[in-house]
Amino acid sequence: MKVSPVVLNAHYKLLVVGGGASGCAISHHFAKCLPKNQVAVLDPSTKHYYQPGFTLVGGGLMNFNSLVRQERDMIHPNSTWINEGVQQFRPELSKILTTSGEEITYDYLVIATGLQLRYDMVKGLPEALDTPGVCSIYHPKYAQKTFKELERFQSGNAIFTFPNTPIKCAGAPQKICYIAEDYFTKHGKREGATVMYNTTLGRIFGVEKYAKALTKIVETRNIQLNTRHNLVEVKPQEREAVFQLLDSEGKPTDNYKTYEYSLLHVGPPCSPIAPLREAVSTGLTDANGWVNVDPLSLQSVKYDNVFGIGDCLNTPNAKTAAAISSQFKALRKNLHSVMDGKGVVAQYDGYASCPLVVDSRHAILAEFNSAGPLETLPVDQAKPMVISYFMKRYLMPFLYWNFLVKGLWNGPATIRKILHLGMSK
Ligand code: UQ1
Repeated sequence: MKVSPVVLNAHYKLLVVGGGASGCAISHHFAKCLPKNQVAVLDPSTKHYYQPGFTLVGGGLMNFNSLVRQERDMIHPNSTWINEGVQQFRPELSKILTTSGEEITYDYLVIATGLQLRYDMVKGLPEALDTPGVCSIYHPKYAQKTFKELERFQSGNAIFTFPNTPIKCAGAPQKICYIAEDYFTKHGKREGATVMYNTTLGRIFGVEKYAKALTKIVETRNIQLNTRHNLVEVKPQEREAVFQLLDSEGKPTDNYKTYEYSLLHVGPPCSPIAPLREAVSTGLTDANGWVNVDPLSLQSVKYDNVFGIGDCLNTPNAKTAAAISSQFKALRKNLHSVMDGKGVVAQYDGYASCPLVVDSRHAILAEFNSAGPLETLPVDQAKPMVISYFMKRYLMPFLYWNFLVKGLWNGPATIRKILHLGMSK
């Protein structure tokens, strides 16, 4: 791999903005198909994290260091890694401006920036994260702090929040709640604990089948489910969390409720990165800054030479690594076809998956698209199972590092068809 420190007016056939799971998958694939040095990956970070493992780190079930690789080792040797961020998208000129002010032009652009954690959208939260009791598995630093807080917790309210924005892995805020509740039980701290899941949504999960199973878990384990609660302020001095109550449609009301906390785990608000939010007038992004693509082809609705993949999109699927694997399959075919001067040919099926860890040995392996469940195993995956937990803990990291980021994993659709003997959707 060529590491490019200064990129004076560089041009690439394919520019991939973002070197996370999606950016690695797509750039690896095309680095192998196109002549050397025609693919560049722009990413400001020097570290690459296996983010699906953060919840397990927060629960003391996985070692943090095992989730970290150097970004330079993640880029294919035929590609150029530009270790910078993007400052501005100029899709009408097929170019971007990097954070250091260099221009890079491209024939084809894939936007794979992921999303930005916006702790700053909750008053007092950025400072509160460094005070006792407050944590968040979404952030590498605070994921490690989360387990320390579980160990430190003695009694009182343990509050787990879900934000009022799109969020990656929407199951994670409740996974860590279940893992914590299980930890308190096993360490004799459950009696003095009030465990609450405070969500902005009207129900625990979007897909009915899994919502039912999760509601049962919440009820049997005496976890308070507080719907339509939006965390708006944290007061670390008083150890108080302030929630604005939302109406049944999710609109803000004038009512607020304040809870004292011993432990506060925050599912952060999220947004697109600033250069995407600033690109609304170009038509590259929708009104909120999410990349505006056709949800089936993943091609920009305005620019034929631009595609998007992963958490930065405005598509209606859940934002997960599993979704990326299925998006990758469609995007790769469509980009090849467009490079060949033809139109798009493949469609993303909307698949996403979320292994909902419910204790230190069991998970509900939710797999679905907007039409409902799309399960791989020929058993009822709404049931908490040991095999689902072990898939989450051992199989998924293996698939991620050896296949997904190398552009070799197309999601489980083929396995699903085989296991269901051709009878599956
Ligand atoms: C998946 O493909 C994937 O990406 C590698 C994950 O992220 C880490 C997942 O959590 C899941 C569940 C899948 C889906 C794969 C199977 C075999 C069900």
